[in-house]
Amino acid sequence: MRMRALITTGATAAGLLLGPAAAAVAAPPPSPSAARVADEHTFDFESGTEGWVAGKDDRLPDGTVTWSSKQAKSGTHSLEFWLDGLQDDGTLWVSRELPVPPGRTSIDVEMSFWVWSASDTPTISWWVVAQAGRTAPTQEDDFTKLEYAEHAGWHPFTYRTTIDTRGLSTFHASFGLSVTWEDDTRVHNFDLAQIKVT
Ligand SMILES: [Ca+2]
Repeated sequence: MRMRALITTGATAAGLLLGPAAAAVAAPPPSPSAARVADEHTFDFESGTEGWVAGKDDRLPDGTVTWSSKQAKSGTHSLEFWLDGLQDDGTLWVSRELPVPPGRTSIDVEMSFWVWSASDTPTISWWVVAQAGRTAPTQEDDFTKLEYAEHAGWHPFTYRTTIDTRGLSTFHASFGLSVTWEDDTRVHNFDLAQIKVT
C-alpha cells in the first residue's frame, strides 16, 4: 500500500465548542431536555488539516489528501482528494477523534460537509461516504454511502448516526470517497465540515 503526501501535519484543531448563549436575565431553570448539552465542531480547513488524518483501504491503488487553495467553500482552502480509480474499487477518507460529552452513554451525531466536483455526471459517479463510531474505519464496508459525488461545483452532504459511548472519552468521525466506476484519476475537494453531537 502506497500513499503519497498523506496528511500528517497541521493537526491544529479548529473545532469550536459552542457553549450556551449568554444567559438572559432571570432565565428559567433548564428543562431536562435542555440539559442535554450539544457540542458543535466546525472545520473549515483554513489553518491546515485541523487534526484530520487521511486513510485508505488496500483496494485503492493510490490516493492522496492535501491541504489545497484550488477550491474553497468557505475561506480560501479545503482538503483535496486525489484518487486512482483504474482498479474500479477502493476508498479514501479523512478521520478525526472528537470528545464524548462527559457522562453520556449514547450520542446522536450529525455530520455535514461540502464536496466539490468539476462535472455533473451521476451515471458514472463515485460515491461520497461517511462514518462515525467507536473505532476508526479501515475499509469501504465500514462506511455508509451517502450520495454520488459528481455534482458540478459545491454540494452538501449529511450523515447521521447514534453511537453507544459507554466507556469512551472520544469517538471517531470520517468522510471520504469510494470508487465505484473505473476511471483514470479524479479530484474532489471537501470543505466546511460541521459535526453536531446531541
Ligand atoms: Ca475552507
